[in-house]
Amino acid sequence: MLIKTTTAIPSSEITPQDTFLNRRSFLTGAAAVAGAGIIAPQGLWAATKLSTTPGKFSVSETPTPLKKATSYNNFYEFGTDKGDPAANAHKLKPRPWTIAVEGAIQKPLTFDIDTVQNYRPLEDRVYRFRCVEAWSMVIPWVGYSFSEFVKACSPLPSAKYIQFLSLADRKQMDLPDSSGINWPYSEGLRMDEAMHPLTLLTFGSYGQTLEPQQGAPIRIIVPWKYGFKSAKSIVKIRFLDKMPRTSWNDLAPEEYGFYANVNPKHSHPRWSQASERKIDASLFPKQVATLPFNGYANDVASLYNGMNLDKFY
Ligand SMILES: Nc1nc2c(c(=O)[nH]1)N[C@H]1C(S)=C(S)[C@@H](COP(=O)(O)O)O[C@H]1N2
Ligand SMILES: [Mo]
Repeated sequence: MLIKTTTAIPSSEITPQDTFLNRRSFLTGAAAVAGAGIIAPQGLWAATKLSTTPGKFSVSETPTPLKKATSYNNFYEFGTDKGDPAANAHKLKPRPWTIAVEGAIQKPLTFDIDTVQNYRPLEDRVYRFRCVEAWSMVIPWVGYSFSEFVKACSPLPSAKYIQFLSLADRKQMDLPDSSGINWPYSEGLRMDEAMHPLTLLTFGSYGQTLEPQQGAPIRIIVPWKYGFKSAKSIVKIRFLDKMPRTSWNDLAPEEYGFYANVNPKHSHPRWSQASERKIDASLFPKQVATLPFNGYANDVASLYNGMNLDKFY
């Protein structure tokens, strides 16, 4: 099914998903895509190829087609329906972009996105991705361990938590009040969760830069937690001594906890978390059992030793 090369076809005639499916290298074990070139214009932002190496944390499942991963999204800044981000996020401008770092560090820092993106070799990592709404995908993300970035910021010992804040700019986003979210979108991790090698500072997927609706140009991915922990289009990172406020917990604390570890045994008050609708290439998605910590229990369960995960959901 995977054809090795499409170089005979002009890039203007192929979509990013075609490019990925036809030329994708890490699935076939071929050499990583070299250099960066424009793949296809999409509104103001054109996805570019990323030079990557195969990451060591990938699952062997077949990725969800890019087309589905970029047309069924949660990004409430652009509307609350699953199709809204794909329809509206072209207004987002991923360059120029800066990331401010503040709080418990020696002095506040501001990084240009390209400095952050080029700081470490970019890895392909195929991760399971589980939304709290009981659907899931398998996504080949591109990034490097967030811990590398944290170390570069030299946080003070008092830093126990990290907060991620997304862009909230009415010139580029709708920011609907109807969503109930108090902008900017805020998420957070405990420091040991943030430092875990699975936590990915993410710049791309499917071998190319993130599409705007996926949270371009930079997001966080925490594969053992529900998708809402993975803040998109991050502009600020704060090191804190206390647990930060987080958007979904603000909105409905009984439904969405700070930890949000994927837990088939802890039901959402309005639906079960025991199974998930796996969005893959098939027309009729399968219902599959949800795994504790989304299948990453061997890697991360020890972070929560002694904690009652029914209480700290
Ligand atoms: N800034 C921001 N980040 C966000 C969201 C959002 O609405 N705004 N939604 C979250 C939720 S609920 C999920 S499931 C994932 C969806 O990521 P995807 O659209 O790439 O699948 O993004 C998360 N990050
Ligand atoms: Mo979600």
